[in-house]
Amino acid sequence: MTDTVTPSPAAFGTRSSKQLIRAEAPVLAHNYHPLPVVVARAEGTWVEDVEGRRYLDMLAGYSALNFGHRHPALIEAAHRQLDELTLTSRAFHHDRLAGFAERLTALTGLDMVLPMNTGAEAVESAVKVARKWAYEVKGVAPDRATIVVADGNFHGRTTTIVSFSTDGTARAGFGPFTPGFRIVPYNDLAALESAVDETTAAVLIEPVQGEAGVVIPDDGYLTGVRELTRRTGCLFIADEIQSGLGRTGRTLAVDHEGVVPDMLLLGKALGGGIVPVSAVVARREVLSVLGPGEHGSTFGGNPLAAVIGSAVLDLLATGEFQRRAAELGEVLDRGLAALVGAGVTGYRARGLWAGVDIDPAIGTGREISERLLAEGVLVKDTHGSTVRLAPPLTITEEELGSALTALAKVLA
Ligand code: IF1
Repeated sequence: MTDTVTPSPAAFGTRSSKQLIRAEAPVLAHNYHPLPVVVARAEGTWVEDVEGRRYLDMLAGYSALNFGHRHPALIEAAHRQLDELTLTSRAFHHDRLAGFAERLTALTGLDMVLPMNTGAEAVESAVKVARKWAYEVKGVAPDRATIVVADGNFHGRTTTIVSFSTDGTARAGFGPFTPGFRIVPYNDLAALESAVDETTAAVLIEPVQGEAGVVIPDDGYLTGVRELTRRTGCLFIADEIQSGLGRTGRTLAVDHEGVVPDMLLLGKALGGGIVPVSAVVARREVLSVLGPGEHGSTFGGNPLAAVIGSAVLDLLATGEFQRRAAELGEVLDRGLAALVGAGVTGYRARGLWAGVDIDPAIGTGREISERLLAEGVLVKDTHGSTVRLAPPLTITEEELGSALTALAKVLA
């Protein structure tokens, strides 16, 4: 290792946004194209850049910051646990995991929990468990299990998950791919019926497709998936990593149809925007296929994650955030409806979550995001000319109003 001279900590501490962006270029993989803003502090709905400029955060970490930046109850729970115990690995028990798992089963109406860290790990775990369930419970021939997914899906970035992605950018260059997946159009029960057969372990879908641009299925679709999977004896896996935990105005997006899946995948906001926390929550018959040593994770279910996750679930138990998302979702819906024909060609919204299609003649999603940045509002474009809006559920009506005013301004 060459003894390179590293800049003094002071040098790190005093660089401007421009200097920090420039400093990243040679040493940071370019797997993102961030907007030209360098955040240094944040609280609630607001973030502040290195120079002290403030912005409304309308992305909220892709829905990982449902409770706002540094929610006091979550930060307090984290601080307390930092002074007690942060990690044991699952080689030993610790005093915070039972409480976390009990809260998850109470919230979801399912029986058992597999605690993981990132969303992709929860999805990968669900794929493994569904396959093992297919062999041991359903009786599918070894290595013949199939899983049906939807066109336009986004479930994470691992090699197996991108194996069933329909997004060329997410797949190119990462082969060879994992077999055993069938892709059908989203929101199409007939297509789903034709793809399910005796080899099918599960149907894996997002109850609302996030990356696809907040695509909301027809009423009855989730009920249809639930009925079809029950009738054909395969598992309904709902990926609520982005749609769950209050975002759509209910605790879970499947609650809009009163549907209970066989496996529920949670992540993002479960970690309160502090640490990665994800979980697979499922019926006992399903998660019971895992025996000691058959699956695991160094950090899965660690004390700090369990305490923060528990504090998140205590926040959700009040129903306050779900109500706010539903009520302010009405304000968002009305605000966007007023922009249709004035730069917005269409939108999809449920709770405090919207995919807004911008008239390409006015600009690309990226260009609109850059104009909103100049207006002090942070959003992220998704494919083409769609901008997603997913503010913290703590946003006030005034803050939401000013974000909508800024959007109208940049579209004019
Ligand atoms: C990126 C997208 C959103 C997810 C659903 C699993 C995962 C995600 C429904 C995996 C993650 C993140 C990943 C992040 C950007 C963001 C994203 F644009 F990539 F697609 F939100 F829409 N299931 N979504 O949305 O969870 O492993 O990331 O914890 O990869 O750029 P993860």
